Amino acid sequence: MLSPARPSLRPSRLPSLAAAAAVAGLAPLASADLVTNGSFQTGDFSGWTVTNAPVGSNLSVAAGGYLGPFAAYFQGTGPGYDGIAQTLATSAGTEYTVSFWILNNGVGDDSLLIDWEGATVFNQSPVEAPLESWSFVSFNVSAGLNGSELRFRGFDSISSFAIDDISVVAVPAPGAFALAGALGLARRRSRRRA
Ligand SMILES: [Ca+2]
Repeated sequence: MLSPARPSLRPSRLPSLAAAAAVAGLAPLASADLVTNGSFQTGDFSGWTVTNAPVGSNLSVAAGGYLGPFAAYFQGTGPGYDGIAQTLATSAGTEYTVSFWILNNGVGDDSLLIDWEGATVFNQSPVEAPLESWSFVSFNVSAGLNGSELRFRGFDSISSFAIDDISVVAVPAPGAFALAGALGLARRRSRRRA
């Protein structure tokens, strides 16, 4: 015997929940990206502070991006690192998701480090991303400061790796989920009574 079809979640609920959260004075459910020029759409390192390796530096914004026409290409000889950094408008005590896309060309003798507030929080030496295809990386960090510095450092003496679409967004506060859940429950109850 066939069971009755379960009612599906209606997409129209989502905007109303976001509106309710906004009315309640909570952060919007979709947080803003804090990174300036994270996809290098300007064709250069506008918004970033560049630090070149003292020897063997080779860092550029070049054609061949994941998002848009450009990406940042690390291809210095090492062992010194080229770096790009910017200070983000973070709030101390808030958790953030750092994400980016990486294209790895050539095997070995390369390294990618990511520093958050001066501490290395991501270390791939060698770079582990699959070869010749863009892959997505994300991880969470906590801000200890109002204004956290995010820095990507790298070299690749065999070939190159490219970084694109760097994004940092606040992880939604648990309260936002709790409110959304409570509103959903209230709506379900009101439907049941109707
Ligand atoms: Ca891009």
